[in-house]
Amino acid sequence: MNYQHSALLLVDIQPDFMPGGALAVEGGDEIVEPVRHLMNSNLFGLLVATQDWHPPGHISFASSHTARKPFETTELYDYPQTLWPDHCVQGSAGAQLHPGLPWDKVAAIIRKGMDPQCDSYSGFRNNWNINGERPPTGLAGYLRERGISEVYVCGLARDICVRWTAEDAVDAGFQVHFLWDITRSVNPNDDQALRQALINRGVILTNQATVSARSRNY
Ligand code: VGL
Ligand code: ZN
Repeated sequence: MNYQHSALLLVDIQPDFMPGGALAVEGGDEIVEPVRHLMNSNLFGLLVATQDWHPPGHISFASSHTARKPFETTELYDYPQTLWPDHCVQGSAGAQLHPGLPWDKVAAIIRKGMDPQCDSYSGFRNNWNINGERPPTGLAGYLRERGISEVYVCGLARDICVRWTAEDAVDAGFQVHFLWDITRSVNPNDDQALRQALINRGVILTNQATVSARSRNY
């Protein structure tokens, strides 16, 4: 691990993904304390956050489709699309970055999911749009320009936005470490398959304590 060349990516740590939130992830609140510990460490050259930030009536909301319920699957531009409860609506309390974390330390906040007609799970690229393209957010270039070659991902949800961010980071050429214990899944039943899928993609699974135990080498 080269600290200067490592970035910590904090994915969608927002009240709507916490217990009691609009798209609650079980145990989502349990990551806050260990994430704070990492944010306050000197282990990373750069911290970057993503923030799910949908306009009202977003196409990923079940409420935007006739006679569809949250967590059903539909097809959108030839790809499967899960229909979600309304969540992370721009400007709402549930869409804020979690108030218990030191966001003043992040160099950039990537807002995503702003295209009303297309979802965006990854911090690097939108999901497929009507033209069958996945437009980049600019995050890969932003990190490269700052000398980042390794990324450490954490946040919510493990099986959705953290996963897509990790896989796109691999495709963008970064060495990717997945901080498994500071993520939580929407569908924890699929966690074993997810671990294997990530390994197969070249993602390195690790955890917060392992990373924190490394002393910074100047
Ligand atoms: C997410 C579903 C919809 C996530 C965001 O942050 O994992 N999941 N929007
Ligand atoms: Zn969303």
